[in-house]
Amino acid sequence: MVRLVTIPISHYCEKARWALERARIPYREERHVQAIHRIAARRAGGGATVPVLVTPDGALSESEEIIVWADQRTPQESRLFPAAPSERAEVERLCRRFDTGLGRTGRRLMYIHMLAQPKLMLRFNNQGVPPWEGLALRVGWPLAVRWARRELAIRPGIEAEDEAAVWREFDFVAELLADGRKHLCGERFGAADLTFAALSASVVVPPGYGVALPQPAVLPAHTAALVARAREHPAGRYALATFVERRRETVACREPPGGSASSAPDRVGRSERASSKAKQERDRRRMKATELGQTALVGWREKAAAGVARPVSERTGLADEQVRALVGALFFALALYYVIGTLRRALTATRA
Ligand SMILES: N[C@@H](CCC(=O)N[C@@H](CS)C(=O)NCC(=O)O)C(=O)O
Repeated sequence: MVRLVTIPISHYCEKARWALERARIPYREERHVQAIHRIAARRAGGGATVPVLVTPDGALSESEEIIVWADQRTPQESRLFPAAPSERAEVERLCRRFDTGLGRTGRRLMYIHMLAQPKLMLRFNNQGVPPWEGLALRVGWPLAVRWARRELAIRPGIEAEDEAAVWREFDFVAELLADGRKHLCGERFGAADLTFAALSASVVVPPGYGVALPQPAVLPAHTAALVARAREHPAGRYALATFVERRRETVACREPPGGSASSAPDRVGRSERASSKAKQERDRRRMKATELGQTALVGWREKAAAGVARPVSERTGLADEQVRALVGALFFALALYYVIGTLRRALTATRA
């Protein structure tokens, strides 16, 4: 099985997870905290950054390379990169634009917000990392903050510049979509859409992300306001919808009967379109249920759920947030059982 070295909350790592899961390529994720990730990345054959995918053919240390690798193992009609060179060049141009622009500015902006919230940051940052790494980050927090500020070149005033850059990129995406096209490069979902949705997650914090992200209800007011602005923006709405509709999508692993090279949307019939609509509706409802389940997770319950989410998810194939929702539902049921039991005992006592 291939190995994916990650920082769990990293949006470049989310790109890789998304592409691998979409192509139904089994992988083992090895999660690390910031700074220690460099040792893991180098030992895996990569450089200083994650994701690194360790494959039988060698290590891939750029998220785009990982998407391409996964795509090469996907039937032609479901690929994220079009076959025609000019169309492919356009998709690649957008992917690189988001990788080098939005990916970096959005990340630094959210780090500036979250570094001021150590408890919240650590709770979400350390999901599924080795316990000693989580502890090291907690104990060495002041040092880690200094390291992060230096690495990310955080200086006074940069927050406003980053936020302006994020909105410029959102406006650019909204303009592309303004002509009514379904996706960034036309009618077909592709690598540019996946890349934009994954990288905008730093400000949109979609609930369907590969690991749980802090939702507005638990964020400080000015960060929640930033997320609200991002979600209300047409590009943010597009990113959120892409997560709902596409993040759990898997593509067929075999060539379709007839094996035509034309694109899937061109060939889907009315009944397939209807079943895809029904699937989207099911996905949307599942996401709502998942969010609801997780609302019971506060304080030590949140920590307990975070501790079991990864091992259970690896054994059962459920997503992390689904496991967390189940744990939340269990805590809720136990609390209900306790309250009903107490009420019954009180009633019996008053009758006696
Ligand atoms: N161009 C790279 C960028 C990856 C990247 O910046 N990863 C971040 C995680 S979000 C990282 O490893 N940062 C830590 C560091 O640079 O030491 C890619 O697309 O894979």
